[in-house]
Amino acid sequence: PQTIYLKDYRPFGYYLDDVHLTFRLAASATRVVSRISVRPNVDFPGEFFLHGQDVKLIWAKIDGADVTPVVSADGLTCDAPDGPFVWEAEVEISPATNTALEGLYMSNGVYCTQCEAEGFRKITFYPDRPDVMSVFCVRIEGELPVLLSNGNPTSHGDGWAEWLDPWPKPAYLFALVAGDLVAHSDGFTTMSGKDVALNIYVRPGPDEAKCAFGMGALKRSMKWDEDVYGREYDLDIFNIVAVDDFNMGAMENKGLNIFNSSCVLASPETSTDSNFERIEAIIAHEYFHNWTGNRITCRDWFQLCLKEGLTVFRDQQYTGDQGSHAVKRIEDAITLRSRQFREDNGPLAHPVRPESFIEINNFYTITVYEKGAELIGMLKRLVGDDAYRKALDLYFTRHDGDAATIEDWLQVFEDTTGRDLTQFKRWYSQAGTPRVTVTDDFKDGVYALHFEQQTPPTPGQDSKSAQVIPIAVGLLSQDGTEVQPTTVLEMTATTQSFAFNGLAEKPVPSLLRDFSAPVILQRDQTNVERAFLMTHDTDPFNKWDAGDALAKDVLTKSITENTAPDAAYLDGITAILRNDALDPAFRALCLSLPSEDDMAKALHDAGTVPDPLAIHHAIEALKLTTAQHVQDILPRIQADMIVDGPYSPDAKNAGKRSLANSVLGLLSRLDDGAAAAKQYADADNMTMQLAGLAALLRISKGEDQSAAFRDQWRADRLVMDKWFGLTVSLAAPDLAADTALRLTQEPDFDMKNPNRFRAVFGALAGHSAGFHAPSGVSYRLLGDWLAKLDAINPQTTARMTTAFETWRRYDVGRQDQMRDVLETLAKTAGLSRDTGEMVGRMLG
Ligand code: HT7
Ligand code: ZN
Repeated sequence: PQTIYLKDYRPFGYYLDDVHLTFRLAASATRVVSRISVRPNVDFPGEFFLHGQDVKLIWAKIDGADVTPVVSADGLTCDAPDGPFVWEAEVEISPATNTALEGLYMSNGVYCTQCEAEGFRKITFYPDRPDVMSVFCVRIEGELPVLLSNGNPTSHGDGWAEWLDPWPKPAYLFALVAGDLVAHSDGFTTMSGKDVALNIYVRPGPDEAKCAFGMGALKRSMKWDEDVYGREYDLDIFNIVAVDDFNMGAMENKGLNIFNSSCVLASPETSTDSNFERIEAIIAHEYFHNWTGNRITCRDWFQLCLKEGLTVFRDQQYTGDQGSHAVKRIEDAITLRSRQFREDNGPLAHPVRPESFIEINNFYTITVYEKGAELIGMLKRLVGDDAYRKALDLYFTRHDGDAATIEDWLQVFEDTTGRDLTQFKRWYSQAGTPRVTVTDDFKDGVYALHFEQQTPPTPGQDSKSAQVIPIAVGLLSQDGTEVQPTTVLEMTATTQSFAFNGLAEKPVPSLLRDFSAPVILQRDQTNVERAFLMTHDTDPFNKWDAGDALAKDVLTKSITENTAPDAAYLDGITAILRNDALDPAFRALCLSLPSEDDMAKALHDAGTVPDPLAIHHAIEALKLTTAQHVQDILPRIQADMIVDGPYSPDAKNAGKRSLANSVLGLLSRLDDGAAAAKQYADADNMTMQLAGLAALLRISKGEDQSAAFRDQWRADRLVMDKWFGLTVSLAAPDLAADTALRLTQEPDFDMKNPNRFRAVFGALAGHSAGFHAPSGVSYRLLGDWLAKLDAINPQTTARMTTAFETWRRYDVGRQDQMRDVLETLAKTAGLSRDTGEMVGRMLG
């Protein structure tokens, strides 16, 4: 397979002035007729090459005369006139047999599309690259009640509809949906007084009752983007469609977002608080793409972080504004540190703006998205809020309608602030997580902090240069009062010191407040200091982080030295739990322990080969000890966290339920599951029902409740995904593989549905102690199923191979077994380019 390089970028040799598409829908033989006005790009002449994959060319014409292009496996070339001309073609495609869920496919009888990143080439021959933008006029013919495409509807009749999208767009934002659907409708008046019709389309039936929350989230997002970024919506209509079969979460097609049904449909009975929070964030994210992604798109796929990093940052800001900034920041940092740091420190490490790829779908990663968002956050912190807003205003005016680059993005910051961002740009090109080592000293009232940064080698990048690291710092006196409020130190050199004058005593530093940079801080810190920060730090992130570091230390010592938990941890947790002035959601986060995978990483980083089963037992033991230590206060907290009145997913009520359920997890270890069984039986919403069931399964009880749950929810596929996932995640480690295998034999298991496949096998991969069973049974089971899935759906398969990305962390026996599975996969006949690239990089 061919590797594509950023350095090889060249503009396309033609402009497309308008694109007319006619779809004659038929499940196994859809005809697509295209008529495109083409103009040579005199500055960059090139051959007339159109991408095309799995499309059958019926005929082609230039200026009305038949032509015979040269067709290959990835497209066609054709001799073209020197001046403007009209290209026309008819092709045939088969949506019904398209199981890759890319291009035009069918989900439960509904025609739908997924074109990002390179799916449009499976619909017709076209220059399928983001820098080729055009106005699209689409006619859909099919005997179906709902026929949708991008932009505004222009006319419709019996069995046909026409749509015009006036905003030039790249093909990856094209969408078509056709089927028996019903709309949940509403409206929004924009800041300039324009009325926009809003619809969420679902299949007729129970899903209709699950649209109200998503509609509210959409309206809140539209208002927020006006208020915070001054961005107004630009069409007469905004449609969302929920589909059951989807490779990712959702897609921001212009005016016609398509969502994985799990990311838009919600009801109190069937969705947890976390589901509601995620749905709100994804709806906001896709909506925000209208400006950061659609109006300003990417020049090429190497610039993916331009739209994704910025849009994630915007959705994070939005979620913080809806509830608690502190809780959101901690949640985001947990995700980044566990998943992005793992990627950054393994064989799949790549820069936020990669410089080469084989299959672009493999670069929709946590690095591009979440680390990409961290870079925006650092920029904002460095330039300040007002300058950030000015830079964004300039970005929107200067680049509206453009296919832009990271250089364009940084230039607006340089132009508005006068800063030189040459060094900052390294964050986009250097992979790996910087380690920042800190020491300090105190003399004559001067407190000095000494930092040293170093980024380990990553694939293809042996040595790294110093990066700009904003380190937010506060200082506390020995009695816990803040003597230096948060200030941002700008580290630019490999080693650098900063001094604070006029201090009466040596302070206690609170470093990297608010997780001000995506780095690993390395310092000698005692548990007494950690407990001190846990109690006194005014920065919520560092308050939580001190507890997390303490828990990691306790667990590490219990695993490596068999030591009992430090009283500092138990007392610290008790104080947090008791402190009613603290937000319940924050207290719940403090109560949660590092994940088993986080502990494996921590041990590996400390030079110990992790034993997943020992980690599992250590975490379970610490939960039991904690439960015993705080048992006196649990009933009071439970009582305080009861939420009266009808269910509402707002942050305040969700926070209370979160703490109540953390407490339930502890209680169930003491009362043999009595409280959990009662909660399960009494629950009137999914958050409480599922937490009751989970607490029981975690202590190897709840068989009856699990069966009852399955019977109750058999008809609801989204709830059944939870049941499949929970059943595997909470199986005893030695039963995880058997459980997953057994679930594949359930009548409701459908490997063609990515949500169901991920529910079972994503849960197996996430069950650290079960996945790493010493026999290797889980590795082989997952490997076998990935090989089967690859023939059906390469994208989802390739993403799920990341289960093996940490293989070098483990003992030789486990390494051999995982390597065997990867090698077997690599040798699979007909393996997709997607999976081949991932496996190759992991073995590399
Ligand atoms: N921009 C969207 C990415 C996406 C996607 C990428 C590859 C294959 C399938 C896909 N579905 C959606 C979603 C987003 O980030 O908003
Ligand atoms: Zn996105």
